[in-house]
Amino acid sequence: MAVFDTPRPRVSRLVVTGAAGVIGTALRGRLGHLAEEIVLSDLADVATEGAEISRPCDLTDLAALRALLRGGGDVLHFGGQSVEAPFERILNANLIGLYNLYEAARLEGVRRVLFASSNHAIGFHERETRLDASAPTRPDSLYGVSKVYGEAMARFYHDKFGVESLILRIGSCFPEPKDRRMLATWMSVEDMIRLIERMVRAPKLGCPIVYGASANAEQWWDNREAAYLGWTPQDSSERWRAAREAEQPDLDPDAPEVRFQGGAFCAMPHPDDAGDPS
Ligand code: NAI
Ligand code: 15L
Repeated sequence: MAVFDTPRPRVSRLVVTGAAGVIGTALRGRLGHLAEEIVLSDLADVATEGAEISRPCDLTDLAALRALLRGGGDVLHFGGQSVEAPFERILNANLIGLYNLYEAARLEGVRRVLFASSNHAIGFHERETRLDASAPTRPDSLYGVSKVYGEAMARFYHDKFGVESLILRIGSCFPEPKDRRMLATWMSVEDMIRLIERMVRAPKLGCPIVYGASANAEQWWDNREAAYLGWTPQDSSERWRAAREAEQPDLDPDAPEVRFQGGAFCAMPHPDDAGDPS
């Protein structure tokens, strides 16, 4: 029987963390068909649309996260430190915060989590290497290391406690690709929503790793191991190719930011040396 022969009914609750961020903002008002109640959460109150409600919560506060997740349902976890930063910031938002998220999910009966991992968990693979879900991690930053930790946490809570997760190694989810690298890594918001729909409705999710890129002409990643989800990205970065290539005509193929999948993150200094890159 195909996995979607018996789709899951609308879930009771869908909690979105990081709701004030780039992706959370783009999802605003667009998930109402998936759940009875949409709960948007970030450090401060966020504007809501329709039946959405706002519930601020700091990821470093386990008791507050337990209160946020009380009632179960599914979680789209987009909250946290989203670029390279001094270790202290990574520690709080992405290491302690991620532990708290999964521990609250376990204790409050959450069924499914979308964990927003990143291409920076595998950023030091060369661009010519086509990666699938079995590829070894090669983080390109302390931020990327925190995503590898998050992926391990997702798998541990699945294997031992039955909390299902979609581990989404997002490429670059923005309204449009900002540079030549993003012609390969770009993921449209519409393709993100299509994937969230498959995740919420799948009768069984398990704990797949999915690379988050649209159907771009240039492809670095292979999602065949998660084909059972039936997610088929439909957008493409090609319409921006001419503009992005004109802006960056002469890239050195041996420069680390061009050679490796993680781009500029591969060439950043240690974030605890002088200065704060974020
Ligand atoms: P963003 O930085 O725009 O949003 C992150 C949100 O998390 C912010 O609104 C921030 O206030 C919130 N946050 C930070 N620390 C928090 C804490 N301690 N408690 C509660 N909330 C906290 O990031 P964006 O671009 O929306 O990305 C969302 C997620 O997806 C992040 O986890 C990021 O690492 C991941 N991702 C995003 C990509 C993209 O292209 N946008 C690519 C790869 C991964
Ligand atoms: C990420 O993980 C970041 O959250 C996002 O801001 C982009 O830098 C993206 O990766 C990317 O690699 O383009």
